[in-house]
Amino acid sequence: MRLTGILFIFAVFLTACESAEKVEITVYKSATCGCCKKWVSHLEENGFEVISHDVSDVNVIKQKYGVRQDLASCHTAMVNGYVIEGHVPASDIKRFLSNPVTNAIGLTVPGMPMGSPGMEGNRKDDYNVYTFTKDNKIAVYSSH
Ligand SMILES: [Cu+2]
Repeated sequence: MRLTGILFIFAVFLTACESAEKVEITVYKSATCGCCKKWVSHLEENGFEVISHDVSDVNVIKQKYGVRQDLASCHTAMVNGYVIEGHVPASDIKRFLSNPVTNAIGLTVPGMPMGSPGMEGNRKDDYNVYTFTKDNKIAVYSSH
């Protein structure tokens, strides 16, 4: 009886911690990028704690974190040591973080496809989210 009581309190405590704890993601973008701001809002709406940095040259960040030119988009983000490049949906980031791909640098949506989060408009194009790895392997992670 007493042990179940303690376990119950422990379970309640764990649940409370889990819901309060937001995943922190750091975003590097240029101050004038509107779609970057909209992507930040998309992350916040989906429970991420966003730390946003305006930088004068986003390419410096991309080079530093191993984002090749052909994989690049507007903004670059870091979460749990992984790179999130471009307009990656929050749902893909969450799925990736719960089960990261071996050797992955991170996820990318190259370019800025219309209809991706932060790029909403009057058109919605098909686009892929890719994983890219330290040994230069690029694979489709999800299609939207
Ligand atoms: Cu953009």
